[in-house]
Amino acid sequence: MSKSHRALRLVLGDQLTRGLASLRDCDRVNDIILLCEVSDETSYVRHHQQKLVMILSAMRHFADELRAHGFHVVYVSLDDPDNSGSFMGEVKRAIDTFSPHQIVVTEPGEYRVRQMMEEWQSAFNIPVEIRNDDRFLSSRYDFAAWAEGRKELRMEFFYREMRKKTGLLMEQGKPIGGQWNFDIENRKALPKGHRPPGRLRFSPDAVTQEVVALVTRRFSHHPGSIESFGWPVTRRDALIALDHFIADALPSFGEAQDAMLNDEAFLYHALLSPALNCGLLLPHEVCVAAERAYHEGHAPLNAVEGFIRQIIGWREYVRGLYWLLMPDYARSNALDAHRPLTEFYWSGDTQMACLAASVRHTMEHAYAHHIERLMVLGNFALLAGIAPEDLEAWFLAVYADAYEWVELPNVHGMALYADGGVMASKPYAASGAYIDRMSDFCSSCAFDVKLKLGPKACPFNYLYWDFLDRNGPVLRGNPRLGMPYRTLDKMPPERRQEISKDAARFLSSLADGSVTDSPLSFQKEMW
Ligand code: FAD
Ligand code: DLZ
Repeated sequence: MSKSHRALRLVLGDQLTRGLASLRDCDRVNDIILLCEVSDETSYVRHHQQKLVMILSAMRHFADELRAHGFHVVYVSLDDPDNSGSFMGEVKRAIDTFSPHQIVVTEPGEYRVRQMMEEWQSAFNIPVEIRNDDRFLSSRYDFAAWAEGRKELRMEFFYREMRKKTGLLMEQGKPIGGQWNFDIENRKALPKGHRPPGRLRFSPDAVTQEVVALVTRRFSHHPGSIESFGWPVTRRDALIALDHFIADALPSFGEAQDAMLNDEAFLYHALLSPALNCGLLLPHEVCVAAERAYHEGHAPLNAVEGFIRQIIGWREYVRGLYWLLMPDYARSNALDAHRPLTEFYWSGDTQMACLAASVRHTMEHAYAHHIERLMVLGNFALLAGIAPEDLEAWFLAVYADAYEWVELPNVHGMALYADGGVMASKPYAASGAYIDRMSDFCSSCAFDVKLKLGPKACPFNYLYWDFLDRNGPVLRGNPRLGMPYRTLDKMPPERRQEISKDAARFLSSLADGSVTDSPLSFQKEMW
């Protein structure tokens, strides 16, 4: 075989899909498929230990599966003494060994990796073909065409186009049920004492156990516990996880979507994002499975529509936005927020029960569901004025599903409003009353959610008004914030001063690094 007919096909850790664009025409005899574990990727943020286990184990399983199907796979493990530590270095080593005539890749999920790949053709002096990642239902170019000329890029309108394009939950060109969106039915708290069903977790097999040992040896300084690892790491297990979600959780997914419980991290959520984002599941097949459950009478329309909207709406939309607006997107800071990330995001050591529980769920499982991410962890950072880059690095590190294309718009745009409203029509800011309504956190909290001011008051309460007051110059003109600003304006000046004083005291106690956010220590400082 002449060397000039051999392609080198690099597959990244979030491209573990048999039908990947860059593998579709792979020649089993001649081509080389390269997968490499590299320290650049394992260490560019302090990834949660379970995230590392999930990705590395899924990569190893995927390589085995390809080999079993007769492909020529070169797998470089992290412990390989010749491992160069970077994609660039490993591609170079493979070129030196196999002299391919061409490199074929599927476009990467992250901007920084794309920049790197675009240099390879001149750096290695061989053609590099970067293929569209058609696992997504809307390409970057489709999204750019949709966005062209629009004053506002609202997800809801993008989603309607995606419903028409995919035909999901459509009937003669119209949405089934006569409405595009049933979210109004999806904002319920869970009744007191409600216990959701147990969720399927997967015991580590021999390959995963080996990776657990590797991660324990090399990354024990990274956050998170490894003991409760239960994520699917093979296509087979990911399909089982999908079946389980459809059978046991989807019927209540809608109603319980915004609810939070101290002792239950998962509730009725899909738990599918880690498998979807690394390629073990495909967005379309997941939606088809949910749609089937509706047609078979197994799950109600509000649940199925809500779930499909998350996938063909939000998931595709955030990716489109990311590629449309990078790299400038990451640099905006509309609310001029610069406070360093509070230490308790890592330790969970805070007297605020909602934050303590959300961090605990995160560290135990490399997972917290959407409302904990948005309305507890994101909301607190928004109100406290945490620097976007600090919070983004945290979110990118701690979740098993986190890659920059999906993490960044969600944190920067949705949670922090740092993009000035490109993504959200108003900031997702809320006081303690919202958290109390949607969860059981407040009943075990050291602070009192009913109190608005003073050392025992829930900090979300005065931080909320202080946030609006402080950011008046940017936010006051937003018509969706008319009501809270009218309420703020009716407050006597002394009350506004007290709010600002309580907020300043509370925030400075965090800034000390003394983590003195308990009602008692706050009290000592105050009096
Ligand atoms: P479910 O709640 O059951 O939803 C079903 C699926 O819909 C998810 O698996 C996911 O693929 C998709 N989805 C839902 N909401 C979104 C969304 N806003 N953006 C993209 N996809 C969505 N999701 C990630 O995949 N990676 C991240 O790094 C990430 N970071 C986030 C950070 C913040 C601040 C917020 C508010 C949200 C973030 N999300 C992220 C979105 C969402 O929280 C997760 O997708 C979801 O919690 C994953 O759990 P699940 O599979 O149980 O999802
Ligand atoms: C997240 C991650 C980690 C932790 N490790 C690897 C790795 O060792 N090798 C690899 O190919 N991919 C890894 N990934 C996923 C990459 O970071 C991801 O493919 C890029 O960010 C592009 O989206």
